[in-house]
Amino acid sequence: MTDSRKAQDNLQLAETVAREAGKILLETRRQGDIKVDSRELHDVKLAADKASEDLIINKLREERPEDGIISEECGASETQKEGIWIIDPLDGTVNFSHGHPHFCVSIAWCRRGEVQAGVVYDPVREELFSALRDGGAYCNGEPIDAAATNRLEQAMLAVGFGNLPGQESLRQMEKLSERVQKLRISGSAALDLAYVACGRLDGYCETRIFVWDLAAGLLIAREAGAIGYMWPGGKPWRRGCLAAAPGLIDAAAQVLQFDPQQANAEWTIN
Ligand code: LIP
Repeated sequence: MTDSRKAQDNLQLAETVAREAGKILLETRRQGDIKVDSRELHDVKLAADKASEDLIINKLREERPEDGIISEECGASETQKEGIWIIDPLDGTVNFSHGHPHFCVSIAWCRRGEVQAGVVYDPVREELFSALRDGGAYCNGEPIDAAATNRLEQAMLAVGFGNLPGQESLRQMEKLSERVQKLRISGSAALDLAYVACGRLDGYCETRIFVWDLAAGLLIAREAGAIGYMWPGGKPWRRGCLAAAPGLIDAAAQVLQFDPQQANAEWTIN
């Protein structure tokens, strides 16, 4: 099987599995069955995370036993393998726990260190964002493109804060907020990147985010024509990320005092 055929097959598998996981999340939400497994400062772990992840991983292990897995809840296994799935079974967990309908399933397939296929599925809006490397980006099968916005003062950017934002993050956001039209905080990095891909947002940045939040969305944004950077986040699996419409990326990077040369992070633990 050719590499591109394998990526196409894995994209289809990711789409199927993401939809099935989305059904579980919607059913859990419909029943109001939001069981909290644990709480941390500014974060929460839900039974729904685990239920979604169990379905995804069981299906992937059944269909792709030859691949490794990196997932938010169960961690990493067999990451020395050529093909690796990078999974966030519920991105927007705190939103979900409050009944706030902005969350998604994010599944990416990576081969030899490069993400080749990515899916971000929003079960509430029934929007499936997808991309193959060098194959363009789509929402429900329709091509999508990053925004044409090329002036920061006309740009609406999403930012993310994990736990308590560091002073550095706050200083960066303060500078950004003085220059852009509006900042937004949505609580889902994967959906932020999908929205950059379809032009609903002009950019997204977050300095302490995990690889599973980014893997699928960053491919989709890049394939839609956005410019996306990822850099080491100083802790295992943590990254910094800036993605924006091509006409904005340099100005946004300058405001954030970010040097694209630093964007040398990979889909590995560090
Ligand atoms: C979330 C990210 C979001 C970040 C939150 C959280 P989760 O992922 O998508 O951008 O600001 O702190 O990390 O935990 O919902 O999968």
